[in-house]
Amino acid sequence: MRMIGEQIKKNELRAWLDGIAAFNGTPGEGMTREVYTGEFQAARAYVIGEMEKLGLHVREDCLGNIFGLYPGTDADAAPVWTGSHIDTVPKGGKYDGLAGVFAGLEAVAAMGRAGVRPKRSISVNVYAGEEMSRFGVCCIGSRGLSGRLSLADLKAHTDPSGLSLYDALKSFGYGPDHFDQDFPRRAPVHASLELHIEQNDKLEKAGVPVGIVTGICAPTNLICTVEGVQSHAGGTSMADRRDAYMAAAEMALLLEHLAQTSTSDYITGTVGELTLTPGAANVIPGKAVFTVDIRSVSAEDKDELVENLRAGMRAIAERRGVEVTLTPLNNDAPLRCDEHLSGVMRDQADALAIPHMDLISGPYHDSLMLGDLAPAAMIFIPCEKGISHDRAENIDDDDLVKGTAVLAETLAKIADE
Ligand code: HGY
Ligand code: MN
Ligand code: MN
Ligand code: MN
Repeated sequence: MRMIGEQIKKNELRAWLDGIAAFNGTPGEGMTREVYTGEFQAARAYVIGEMEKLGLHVREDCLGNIFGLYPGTDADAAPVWTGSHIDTVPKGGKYDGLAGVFAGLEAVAAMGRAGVRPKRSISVNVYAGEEMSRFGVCCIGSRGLSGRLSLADLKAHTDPSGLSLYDALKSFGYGPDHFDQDFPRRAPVHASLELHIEQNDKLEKAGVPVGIVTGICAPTNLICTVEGVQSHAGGTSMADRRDAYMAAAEMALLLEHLAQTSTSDYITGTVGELTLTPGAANVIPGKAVFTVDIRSVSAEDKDELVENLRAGMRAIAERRGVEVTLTPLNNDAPLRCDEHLSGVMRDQADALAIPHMDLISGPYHDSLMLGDLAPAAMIFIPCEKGISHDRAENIDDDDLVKGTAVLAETLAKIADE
């Protein structure tokens, strides 16, 4: 009898990926589908329609998470979860998150076609708001499911227009007032598996179609505010300046130096946003505000870097006669993926004669939160030149078929445990 993994339909996967791409706020300029926007809602309706065509039992919760259930033979057994996200960064790509949603759908569709009905139900999920770009907090849906989000958080996080997460939910008819009752907080889940594009080029460089993720880095995000003295660009001598931007620039270079010289297996430091006040060519900035994004698979290494950064920033501020404050926004714990699940994935890849390699995920994923609920593991597929969060994001459909095959076989095995 052919394995389920040998019955994955490439054209189905491609049709879904192209179908959902129609729901885009910036056609022709990359994919923009930020959480709780009109295009996000239209894309959710599309996915729900496709789930219903497959005969899945569809449920939603008050954060906009979608659960497409492929029933098992034992309705009382804790289900196995798979899926990912459909929201994007502004002007991003077509595959970040989406590959995992449709791989999950095709995995259960292949089981249905083969008449395979495991003991445990399999839920193909769409987690709302994985990207932090709109509300400054990542993994809204999966964070809620893992119990790490409160009603107060919904009211505290706002988008650039000042709209709170809470009001955005209400504007789309969700019921944040039922937040505490509505959705299966810490619902019983047997295991969580997510397929995702690598968003780096290690698999492509190695010529390997499937990655088994051993650890997921988590973000530590802070806001750094530097206050100096605003003054005339021509009238103020170099010796008399208390230039907020130059101090900020030195602090940013310190962040880069600390990340480059760290002994961590994997750590990054990024300044992604910078605002200068007043922001005029002939005025020395009196204020500079910039974001700090630190990722590592080790919480200790992240904490050590933040400590050294704080001390270094204080020394720079003292020497330059400016004030500095470093305000923490979030500090998520990294996740070591479950070794049993990863072992089953490696065995299924071998049984399918699909080459695979282990690697760490620099980007965070919904699985980072789902690891609170159940043992969690991830499968990566290559993306062209490692490009992601950009319109050039691209995959080879044959790699997606291979990754989906490993996912399908692993889901079937784990759901029969
Ligand atoms: O890690 C990231 O920023 C990604 O978008 N999940
Ligand atoms: Mn992303
Ligand atoms: Mn993603
Ligand atoms: Mn993700």
